[in-house]
Amino acid sequence: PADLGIEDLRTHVADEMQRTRDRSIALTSAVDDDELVRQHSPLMSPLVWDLAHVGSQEEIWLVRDVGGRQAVRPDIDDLYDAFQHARADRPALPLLGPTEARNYVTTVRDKVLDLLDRSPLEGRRLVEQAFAFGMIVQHEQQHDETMLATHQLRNGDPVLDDEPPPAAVDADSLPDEVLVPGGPFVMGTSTEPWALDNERPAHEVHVADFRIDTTPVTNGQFLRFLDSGGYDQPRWWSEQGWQYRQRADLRAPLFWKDDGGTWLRRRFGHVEPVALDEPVVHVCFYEAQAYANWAGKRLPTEQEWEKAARFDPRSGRSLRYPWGQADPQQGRANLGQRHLRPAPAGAYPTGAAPCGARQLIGDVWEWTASDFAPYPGFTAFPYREYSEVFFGASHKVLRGGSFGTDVAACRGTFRNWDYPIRRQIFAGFRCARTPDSDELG
Ligand code: AVJ
Ligand code: FE
Repeated sequence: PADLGIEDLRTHVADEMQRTRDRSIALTSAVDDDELVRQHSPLMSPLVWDLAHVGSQEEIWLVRDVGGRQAVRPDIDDLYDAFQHARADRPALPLLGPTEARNYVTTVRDKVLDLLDRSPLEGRRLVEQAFAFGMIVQHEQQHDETMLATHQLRNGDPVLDDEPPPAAVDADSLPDEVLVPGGPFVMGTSTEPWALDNERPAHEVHVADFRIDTTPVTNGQFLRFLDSGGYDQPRWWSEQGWQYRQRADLRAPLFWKDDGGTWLRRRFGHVEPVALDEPVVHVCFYEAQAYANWAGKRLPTEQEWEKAARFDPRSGRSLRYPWGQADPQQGRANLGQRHLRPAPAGAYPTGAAPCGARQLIGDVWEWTASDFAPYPGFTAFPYREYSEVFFGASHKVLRGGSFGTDVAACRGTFRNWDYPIRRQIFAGFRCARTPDSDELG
């Protein structure tokens, strides 16, 4: 969007808002009103909360802040402030009902479209204003992914449609790992128009030689860890990880079920065998870390992950995406809920990074070894609560997006974060290691 003229920018923003709203409406119309207001897991809000919350944020940032217009529902700000009420407590609040919530988000959206038409969107504030619209689109898409995770937690018959992901045609000929030679690269961005505060600014980082898995770790690989007793051997786990493994009685990825010797999984209302060639998903950071230790590897740092995903040794520059500068198109990455599962490991050859690694964007979020921390020169924008209050050792960074992440909320620089115990998100991982000195020529 950086190089669009004003009219094209308006159209682009309006289209993205509409496309995003279609997704929110589809996710909240797929179940009946009773299921909309119900809590499917204490980890999640009722779907009707997410719906009104995206409207509330849109009202606060666009109607009031950018537009300077009168508040629509100032009385409900507190109900939909994520910092006021924990997810587990949200069903007990006097929330807008399904019809009220739908009417509310429509009223807000009409005002925003009117604003977009009339707003001068020019001069010094153009970039800032365009960012505010982009931030709201991404915010809604992030909640759409959260609602998709709620759908996965819900019990009941399937209600969402999808199509099968592409096969991994040349998977057998891929190396297990690729080498990323040491040296500096530019991490983060100062130019990506919709990049959030935590992705900024661009800065040079030195990364030593490392090897990284060509694809995310598969169910088949993870099963070898599991079958070798990995869940019962504290030596593979960090101290905190083992404590959590004991407390939560972890034995397999979330949604797996041992059916007398074969593993089945529950997926959006279907029950199916665990596919060995598919990236493992619904593991927490501690499970990823234990697997990596068992495999004689480690998780990549966030710096390593981003260098593998973006660094182009031919130009010495960092790309927007592994495949280059173009926005994700179908065929390059599994994004946007087109498929309700990751594609088999090795799929999307045209989405490969210069180093040869595949599926860095899409399929599964990838746990990294890194705590969520500000880049040098970070400035909170537009509010401290977006990222800054989450910096510190309690959140781990995840990279790359999942099959449930929309294109608008996914870039080579995009940073997600969560508690290391979380398993309901669409998270898997890949491993890295520091090469032995005799491996390097
Ligand atoms: C970036 C996915 C961790 O869902 O908590 C949504 C995004 N921020 N509303 C989250 C977000 C405010 C955030 N994550
Ligand atoms: Fe939110």
